[in-house]
Amino acid sequence: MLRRRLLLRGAGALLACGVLLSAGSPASAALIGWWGFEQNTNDSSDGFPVGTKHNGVLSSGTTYALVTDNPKLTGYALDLSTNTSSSSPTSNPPARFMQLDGGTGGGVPGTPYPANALATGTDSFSLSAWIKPTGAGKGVTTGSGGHASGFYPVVAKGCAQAEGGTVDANYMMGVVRSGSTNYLAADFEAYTNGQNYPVTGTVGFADNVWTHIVATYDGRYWRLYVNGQLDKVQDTGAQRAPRYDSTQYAAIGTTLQTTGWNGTYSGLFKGYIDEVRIYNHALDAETISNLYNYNSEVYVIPEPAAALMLVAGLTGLGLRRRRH
Ligand SMILES: [Ca+2]
Ligand SMILES: [Ca+2]
Repeated sequence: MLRRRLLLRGAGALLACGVLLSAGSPASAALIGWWGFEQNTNDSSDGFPVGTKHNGVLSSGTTYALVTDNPKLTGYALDLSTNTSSSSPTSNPPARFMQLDGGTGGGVPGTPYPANALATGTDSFSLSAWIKPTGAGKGVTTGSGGHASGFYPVVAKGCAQAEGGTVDANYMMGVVRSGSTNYLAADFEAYTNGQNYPVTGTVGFADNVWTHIVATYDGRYWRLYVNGQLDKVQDTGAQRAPRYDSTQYAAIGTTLQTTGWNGTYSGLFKGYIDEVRIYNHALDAETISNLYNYNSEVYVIPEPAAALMLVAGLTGLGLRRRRH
């Protein structure tokens, strides 16, 4: 397969220029995780920091499914279609999800990466995925003041656990449902006090259809996109950071605590998930349109990073093609 990738070289110079990111930030604005589920758990991003991969670990019984009903996807997707409201790592059918960092919680073997490996380290982030819901999974609340019990997680770093400190959530994106209609939903918990700032979209999308979803947070405003189109803008009222150093485990298809699976606070998505991307900055509308419109064979550069680099007078942008 051919993926086209525009590389940012010398991005570390951004910090020296004081151009872009807050204290505690990584070396550059980056795609920090990207999972295509091509019958493996591989992270295809440049990593966080650059060069580090965050390959996931599957919970027991989790498999992949060939995608035949979306011309913008090729290959396989994560198959979470057997999840139910009563699934857990020890029940039958078992809870299906992919753990991305943290310890041996939730019946997931091994220790993929330290529990803060996929924390954004920044005040802003973007979450992107293709999803095909096939019904209600295991609904969960995202915390006090957050989404109520009907949140079904697609990609998240954290869940309701406690308030204050690194046990608060960095980011959560999923769906809420009205009957069999889905709405994009997201949340985070604030760095200062663990307060939740949930947002819910207005564009409904059906079960059994592939839909592209993106949630961005720029340090104050949420923006939700469905199939490349802006759905919702929501002001959180002031500049505020999410818990960007959360040590709650990151996962796809569920929400995990610092100790992994929790019977009360671990929700489950039911259906199929593909092309999950986590960025440590807010993507702009053009980039999100590209993420939706391009076939998944093509990887689109996060445009704001390139623009800022050009403004800063940095050079060294290069275009490279990579075969997988
Ligand atoms: Ca795929
Ligand atoms: Ca909390």
